[in-house]
This record gives sequence, C-alpha cells and structure tokens, in this order.
Amino acid sequence: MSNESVSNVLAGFTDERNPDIFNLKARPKVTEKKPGQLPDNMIQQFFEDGYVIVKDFFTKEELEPCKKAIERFVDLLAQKLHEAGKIKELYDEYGFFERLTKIENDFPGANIILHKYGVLPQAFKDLWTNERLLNVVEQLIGPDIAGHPVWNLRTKTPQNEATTVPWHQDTAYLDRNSYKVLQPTAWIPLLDANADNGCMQVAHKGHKTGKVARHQCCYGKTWYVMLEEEEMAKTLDVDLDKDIVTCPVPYGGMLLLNNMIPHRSLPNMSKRIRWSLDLRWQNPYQPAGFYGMKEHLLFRTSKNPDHKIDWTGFDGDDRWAKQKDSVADLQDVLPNAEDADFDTTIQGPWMKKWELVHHNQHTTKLNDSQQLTWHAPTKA
Ligand SMILES: O=C(O)CCC(=O)C(=O)O
Repeated sequence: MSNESVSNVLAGFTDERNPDIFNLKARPKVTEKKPGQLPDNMIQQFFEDGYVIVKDFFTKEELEPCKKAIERFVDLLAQKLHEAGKIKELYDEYGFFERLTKIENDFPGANIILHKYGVLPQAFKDLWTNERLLNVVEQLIGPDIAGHPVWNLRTKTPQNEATTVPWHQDTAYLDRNSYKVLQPTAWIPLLDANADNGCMQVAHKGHKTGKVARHQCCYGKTWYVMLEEEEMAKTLDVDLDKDIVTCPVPYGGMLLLNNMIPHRSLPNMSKRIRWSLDLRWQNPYQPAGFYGMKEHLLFRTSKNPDHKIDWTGFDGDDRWAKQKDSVADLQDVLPNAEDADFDTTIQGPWMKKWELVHHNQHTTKLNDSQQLTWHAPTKA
C-alpha cells in the first residue's frame, strides 16, 4: 500500500483533542424542569463518565408497540423467505424472543436482513420523539434537537457473531465532521438486558481525552469496525483492569452513551433474542457526519414550540442503499450475486475509512451494485 493510501485509510484517527465538547463544559443550562428530566447527578455522570444507566424510564405502553412492530417485521420476513423456499416453516407458533432464531437456523443471516431493513414504524418514531425522552436529551444538548440518521434495531439472536458488536467509539462509523458534535445515544433494550444475554459494556471515562482512536475493519465475519484494547489503553487512557463496566439495563430502562465513549456488546449466551433499539440525537445546526449521505431531522426547535416533525424525506431516504453506493468504486461488480432481497451482507463508508485487516463476505462485496433493501410482501 502506498503512503498516500495508508494515510487515507487512517484518516479517521485524530490526535486533536476535543474534550470540552464532550465533557461537563458542554452541559447546557436548563432552567425549567420538565417531565421525565433526570436528576442533576445523572446528567453529571453522563458527561463525567461518558454514560449513565437510567432505570424505570419508559412505561409498558411506550415500549409494547415497538415489540408489536418488530413481531410484524419478523412475520413479513418469514413469509418472504418461506415463499422463496429459503425456510422450511413459518415458525409462527414461536414468540417474540424465539421466532427469528428459528428462521435464522434455516436461513443464516436472516437477522442481518432485518437489522438493515431500515423501515421506521410509527412505534419507533413515537419512542424516538417521546416528550419525556426529548426533555432528557434537552438536558444533554439543549433545546434544539435533531434525530441522527443512524438508528438501529438490534436483532441479537443467541450466540451469533454477527450481532456481537466489538469495542468501538460511535464516531468511528462517521466522518470527521462528527468529531466536533455531541451525539448522545439512548440504547433501549426490549427485555431485561444482562451479561448473560449480551448487554453493553463501556470503558468508563474513555471519552475524556476527546480523541478518536485508531479503529480497524472488519471484526471477524462482520461489517463492524473494531478498536483493539491495547489501542484503547494507549490513546484513550483506559485502564483495562479498572475501567470496563458491564451495564445491565432492566426492561423499561435505557443506557445513555456519549458518542466518544468506547463500548461493546457482550455475546448473547441465553436462549432468547436480545432485542434493542439505539437512537441518537444532536444539535440540528451541526453536521451529522454521515458522509453527506443522509441528514438529521429536526425534532424540536427553541424557535417554535409547536414544531411538527416532517418524516417524509427521512422515511424515503434509504441509508443502507446509500452506504453501499458510497463504496461502489472499490472493486469490480461481483457476478451472480444472490437475490438482493436476501442479501445478508452490509457495506458502508467506514470500511474505506479504516485499515481493512480482515476480509469477509461483507468486504468482498464492497462494490456489489445490488439494492440493499428487501420489500415486505403485500398481504391482504
Ligand atoms: O446493541 C448492541 O449490541 C450494540 C449497540 C452499539 O454498539 C451502539 O449502539 O453503538
């Protein structure tokens, strides 16, 4: 590799320090206490430690519609795979925590198709823009709030490498413009998440330097970037013996994460699917850092308390297809790739940003021009 291409690959690493943006100094002044808002010590913990676990935040009525929407997605996926002869049965006698695993046994990678489905049902929108939740986000970034284009449904089927996310800083997936922007995440499990079923771990205070460490791609047989523990210790001053914190989150709770904090998810060693959503926000007047592929969406503005969210553009903008197009010049098109509806690979610009140290089915298709989405069958 030439020196120039090496430096291009490593362009995401930065020695610049941006601690003020992510630490206590960034904390907005909130004068009026609003429903749902967290006590001061928890907001302080978010900035000081880089994360905070919030228990008992959501009601059953706020979370159950998300589970129902996911059940519907799984059903549509089962029908589609069954119609195509890819799975033996519909497995409709299995419930929310088991059915996708059964489907996955017949068609490995089914969970990936669902992960990248990219459709935001009303229930997810309602959760993302929940009044009380936005009141908390206001405590972190102030009264002007946009939804970040990167949101995820995690389809964490048991003992599956594809759903075990290695150490990373969220900024590693984005372009350098995001390095200057506080983009908090709410990680919301749809069951009691614990070490056995693959909850999250964080590196306590690992955001404090304000640096983005050198990541690599891709982890094992996945599309994920990865941050070596040695690099985390060297660049982000993480003490691997003391700073790693396991974060169980009960159903109804959430884990709030700073976008600079190194985190990972543990393997799911249980028999149930560990479903979760991760949703992000930021100031609407700052860049999303998503390579210009998709912009954020205004949720709240201090200029207009009656602002109505307009989802039209956001809904129509398929980020998974754009991610793939953005890296389409890297290799020749692969001939005879499988039906696009059942493509179980993922590509994205982060694969060009970091050094590619492992090649797998995701990286070899960096240039495949197939569509990324599968289309739900219309059902009477
Ligand atoms: O849910 C997971 O397993 C990983 C989530 C994650 O890494 C993230 O939200 O950045």
